[in-house]
Amino acid sequence: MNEKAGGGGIEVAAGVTLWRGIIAKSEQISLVEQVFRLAEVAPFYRPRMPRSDRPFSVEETNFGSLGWYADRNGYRYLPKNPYTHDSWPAIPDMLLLLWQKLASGAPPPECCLVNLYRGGARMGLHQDRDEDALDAPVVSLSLGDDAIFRIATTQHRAPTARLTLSSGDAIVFGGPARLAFHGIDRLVPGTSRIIPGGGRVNLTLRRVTGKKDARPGG
Ligand code: MD3
Ligand code: FE
Repeated sequence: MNEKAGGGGIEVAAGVTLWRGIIAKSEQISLVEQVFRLAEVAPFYRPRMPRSDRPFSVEETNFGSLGWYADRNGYRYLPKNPYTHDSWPAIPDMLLLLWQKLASGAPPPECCLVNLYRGGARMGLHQDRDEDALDAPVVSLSLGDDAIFRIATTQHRAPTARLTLSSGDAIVFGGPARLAFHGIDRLVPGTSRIIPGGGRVNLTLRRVTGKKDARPGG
């Protein structure tokens, strides 16, 4: 693990920078409040695997101009919430500021995917590749219980690093790590008390549209 010049971030693998405790506890609590308030407008749902139609163990919702959605017809980005038919709520300012700080000049995020982990929820090894903007990094913020995170390379699923992500930690994936396989093995229950009902919330910020199809205001 190398300390990255500029202070704060630690480069844990090529293209992967970890920022421990990037937001204070009071900001974490305020963000959790905002997430659950916005989830009254855009409630959590359980995505399903394409083809197999198996439900995810993680519940999800989205903020931003595009929401990531999965059902038996595939993975895609949707400008409207398929349950309410409304636009997704706006991305909270605190997260836009975090993106500005960590995404090194990339255009603003279009999607904030909200993952809610309770109990034994996990996320299998996968790549994030439904975006056209693969030149922009992905910025992810953890809130609530610790999670055992696993990252591999773009070619191989064998893990190159296992990390515990704690509440207030941000992790940035760019360049050679942008298409790396990654997943959440499990939570460490009871390590935080900031999520109502317990568990973990992960907020993943992504730029979706590439230069060719970016629309004004998007
Ligand atoms: C590595 N979420 O929503 S965040 C996801 O904690 C996702 O809920 C996990 O993977 C979670 O797609 C892991 C860390 C993360 C997010 C995006 C990545 C790691 C990544 C994109 C490329 C490489
Ligand atoms: Fe992912």
